[in-house]
Amino acid sequence: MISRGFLGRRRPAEVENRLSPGQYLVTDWPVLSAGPTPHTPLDKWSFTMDGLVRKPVTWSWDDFQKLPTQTYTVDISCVTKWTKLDMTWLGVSVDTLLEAVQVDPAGKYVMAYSDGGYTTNVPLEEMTKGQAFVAYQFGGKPLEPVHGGPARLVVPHLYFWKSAKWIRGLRFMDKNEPGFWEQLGYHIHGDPWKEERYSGD
Ligand SMILES: Nc1nc2c(c(=O)[nH]1)N[C@H]1C(S)=C(S)[C@@H](COP(=O)(O)O)O[C@H]1N2
Ligand SMILES: [Mo]
Repeated sequence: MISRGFLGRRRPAEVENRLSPGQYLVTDWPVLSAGPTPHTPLDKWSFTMDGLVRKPVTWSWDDFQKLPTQTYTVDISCVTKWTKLDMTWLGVSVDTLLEAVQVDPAGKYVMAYSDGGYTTNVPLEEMTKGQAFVAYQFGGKPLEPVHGGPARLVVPHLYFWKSAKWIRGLRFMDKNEPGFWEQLGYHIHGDPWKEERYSGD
């Protein structure tokens, strides 16, 4: 006989299959920040695409709000082993942002940069085709400052450190330069399904 209590604690396979190796499920939303939460007023906020582009582009907050948005419901995995399912964001696809700039063919790598100096690197081909977005709402409300508001990058298919909070821009590069955590020993790529946690994994 299998007790009711045992069955009650079991998770359906549908949920289990959404957890990448070594991860556990959370229902809360932990805060992980390497420094203090910046509080940039919206009238001082801007978003810039620069580096290997024909001409850099900068949006003000008001202009950024005019860009077409999409709702994304995604599962997020942090390298500290928590996974949160079905997180619902409103954001601007990186594909939409890319329509405004002409990236040099050599600019195959992206450095996302944030208020406070945080950076993280992602290959450009992993930010296109709906794979990444700049979110400014979560659960139908403005994104809270501790979670990266006014706006953060979200790259759901990579560990959450790639989702730069307080994002201010994307810089296009010809080399896959390591960002903040990548320089401190985190994996250059960070695919949770391959458990790319630390350099050498
Ligand atoms: N600017 C900035 N972005 C950041 C971080 C940070 O310290 N600064 N931490 C990263 C890490 S390690 C994780 S796990 C997630 C945590 O996001 P959360 O605090 O909203 O859960 O943000 C990522 N983006
Ligand atoms: Mo993290």
